[in-house]
Amino acid sequence: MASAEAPENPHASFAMACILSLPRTAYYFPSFINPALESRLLEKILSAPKPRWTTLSRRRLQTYPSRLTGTNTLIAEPLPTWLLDPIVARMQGVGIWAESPHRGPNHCLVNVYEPGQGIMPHEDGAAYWPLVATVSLGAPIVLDIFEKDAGGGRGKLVGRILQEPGSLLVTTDDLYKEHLHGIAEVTSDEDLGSPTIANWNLLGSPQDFETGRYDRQTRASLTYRDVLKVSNIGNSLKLFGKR
Ligand SMILES: O=C(O)CCC(=O)C(=O)O
Repeated sequence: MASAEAPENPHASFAMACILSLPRTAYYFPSFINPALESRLLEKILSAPKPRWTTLSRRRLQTYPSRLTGTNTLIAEPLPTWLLDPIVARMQGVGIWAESPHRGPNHCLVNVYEPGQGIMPHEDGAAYWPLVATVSLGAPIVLDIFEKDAGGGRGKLVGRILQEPGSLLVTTDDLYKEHLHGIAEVTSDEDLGSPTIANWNLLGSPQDFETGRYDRQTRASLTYRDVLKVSNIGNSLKLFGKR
C-alpha cells in the first residue's frame, strides 16, 4: 500500500536540482513534502495563538525559536519538533546543511502572504550562514531575483523562480550574497512559461500553469537558516534559576 508520506530523500541528487539558468546557485526540489504533511503544517501555522504573530503591513510572520538579539545572536533553544521532523532530516539527507557551522538550521521564519501581499527586494544579511532553505505551503508563488545596483539597491531582474506548494527552494552562495530577492505585491502571477521561469524544467506539475497565470491564494513559507552566533546564556539562566 502506498504510504501517505513521501519517501525519505526522494531526490537522488542535489546537482540535478540546480537551477542552471540563474547565476549559481539555487536548487529546486518539487514535492519535497507531500500534501498530507503540507496540510498539517499549514493548520499548525494558521492556528497559532495571536502572540506568536508579528503582523507587518504586507505579510504575517512567526519567528522560531526566537528573534535574534541586537547583535544578531540567537539565544540557544531548539526549533520546535513540528518544524524539525521530518523536514530537517530530509534536508540533511540531501546534503543541504553539510557545510553549515551547526550542520543544520537553528532558526526558521514562517511567512504568510495573502493575495496582494509580498516582500520587498532584500538580502538576508550577515547574521546567517549564506544559505536559505524555503519550504512552500498552500499555494504557488513567484520569487523574483534582482542584481544589486551600484548602491546595493534593486537592479535588473535576472530571474523568476516559481515555487509550487510542497516544494523546497535552496538559495546560496552568489545568489544569497550578490543578489536581492523579493515577492511582488500582486493578486495574480502572470507570464509563466519556459522562457520566463528559471526553474520551469524542474517543476513537478508544469501543466498546472499551462494558462500562463494563476490567481494568488494564501501561501506560507518556512525559511530555514543557520544563525552564525549562538549564545548559551538562556541555558545558564535556566540553571541559575533552578538553584
Ligand atoms: O516567503 C518567501 O519565500 C521569501 C521570504 C524571504 O525572502 C525572507 O524571509 O527573507
